[in-house]
Amino acid sequence: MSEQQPGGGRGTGAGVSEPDPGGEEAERESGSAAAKKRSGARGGRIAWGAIVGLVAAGAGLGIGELVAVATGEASAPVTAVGNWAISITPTWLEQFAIRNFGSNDKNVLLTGVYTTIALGAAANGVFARYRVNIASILTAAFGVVGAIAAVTRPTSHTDWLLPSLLAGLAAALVLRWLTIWSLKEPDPAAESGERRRFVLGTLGTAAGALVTGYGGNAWIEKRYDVASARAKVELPTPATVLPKPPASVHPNVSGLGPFFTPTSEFYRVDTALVVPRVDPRDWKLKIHGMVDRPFEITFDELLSYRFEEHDLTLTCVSNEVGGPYVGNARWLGTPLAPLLRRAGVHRGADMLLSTSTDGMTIGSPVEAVLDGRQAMLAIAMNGDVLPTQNGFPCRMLIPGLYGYVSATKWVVDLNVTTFASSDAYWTPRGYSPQAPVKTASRIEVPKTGAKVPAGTVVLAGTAWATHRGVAAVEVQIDDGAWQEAKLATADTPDTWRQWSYEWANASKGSHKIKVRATDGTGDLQTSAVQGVVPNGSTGYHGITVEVS
Ligand SMILES: Nc1nc2c(c(=O)[nH]1)N[C@H]1C(S)=C(S)[C@@H](COP(=O)(O)O)O[C@H]1N2
Ligand SMILES: [Mo]
Repeated sequence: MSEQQPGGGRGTGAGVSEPDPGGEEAERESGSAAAKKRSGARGGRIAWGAIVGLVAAGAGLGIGELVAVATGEASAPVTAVGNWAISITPTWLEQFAIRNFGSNDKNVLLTGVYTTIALGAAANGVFARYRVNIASILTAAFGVVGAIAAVTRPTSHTDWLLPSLLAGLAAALVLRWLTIWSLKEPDPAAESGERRRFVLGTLGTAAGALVTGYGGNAWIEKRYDVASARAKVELPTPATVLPKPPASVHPNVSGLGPFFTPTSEFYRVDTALVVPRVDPRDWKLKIHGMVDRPFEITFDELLSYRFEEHDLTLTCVSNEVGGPYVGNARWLGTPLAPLLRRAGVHRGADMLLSTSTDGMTIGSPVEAVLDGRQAMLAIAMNGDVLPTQNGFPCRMLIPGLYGYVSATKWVVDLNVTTFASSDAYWTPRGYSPQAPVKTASRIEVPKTGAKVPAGTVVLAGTAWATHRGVAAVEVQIDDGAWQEAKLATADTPDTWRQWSYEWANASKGSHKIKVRATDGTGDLQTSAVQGVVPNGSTGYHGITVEVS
């Protein structure tokens, strides 16, 4: 209080003219208290600036989410920016993410986007205390960046601009309003009515941001949900019902994965930050391009076609030697060849460019569709309607080709064209336009580094050379001769083949074990070590075991 009295505090005539040690002491003390108070005030300003920045960003994102209820899930600011980031991710970084985060890569990306927004918003909130107009304009500019990210997505509409633009605008207004309000009270530590109202206003805005954000998100979940539509799909009866493969397709070795990969454990690889949700009632497939009779079919029309079951192992080009991005399932689909024949493919057309609802483009050889293999439009796997993340309501599959050149999920467009004139998504990113699955094999039992008792050790694993089939698997212990493994019964050339090997007289110590396969054409798997880019890894899978 004394400081606020006119003339109070320092340098009154009396204090200066009459030396008074006690007085001086008191004065120094009050001076340092004031400094402390000033630095406390600075800390408070920074903290409040950061809080105001965060609340403003939260309010913006909340509004963005709410607007996206109308314009669509993928147009929401964070989703749009995340999808844009995925599209410009260089191949080495994509490889790094797939290797290190696996199917968690999307959460890592989202965390990154949120963290970046939070740090930027907090810094901008502090900056706003000094330059409120510039800070507000910056905030709105971030909205513009989000809007550009959204509207440049391949399947965007003009209204995808709205969520981010309005988010930026809302955030800018909130930032400006809260900053000006907080600056009205010069001393943040003082307990005044104005300060209390400001704190309540900030809390209220934060609560509003949470409600709009979570509410908007819940509303989106509800509005675009396809779970009930998925539950209503009645699978057609296959024209020929495939008998169950014999039990002997699976060597009974504990720790070896099953012959059919359970759907819930099937790997997932795609560029979609949020899984596209396609209502079958809205689904249409367009077949066009270099054809005589372009046409379109609805999901009901599709269901009226001839359906077949087919066992097929699907592999990702990003699967490293011994890696997990491979799965085997019984698929239900309608053959693709009759559809192309009905359209009438022009001479010279060698590429089928398929596009998904989220704009993924995949180029497959027309030849591979028409040469008699079971290329199909699949609607079910392992007896159930496709899960949304595996392409519900319809995906493409072509035996013998990696997923990125054959297995379009959420497919809606088939364009008959040429490799010379069209690039699919992964081609400019360094992957080969055409990519047959390479012969691969892996050891699943024991796990590398495992300790096993001396004596007979059972090894087991899986090998695949999709569409060519697996004719032999061999294992090598240390630097010994290659030994023929016992092959389980083959299901079809399009499925993987499991194997086992009884390693007799395993002696104590550390041993290296390798595996290799020979495909159905008699070609031995190559030992040359190659990475995933541009068309799939090669080299032999090896493990180390400790025999004790
Ligand atoms: N729409 C779409 N389809 C896609 C992809 C994608 O990113 N988007 N990825 C492809 C790749 S690289 C693979 S390996 C398979 C994986 O299919 P799954 O996720 O069902 O295992 O889907 C293919 N189809
Ligand atoms: Mo893939």
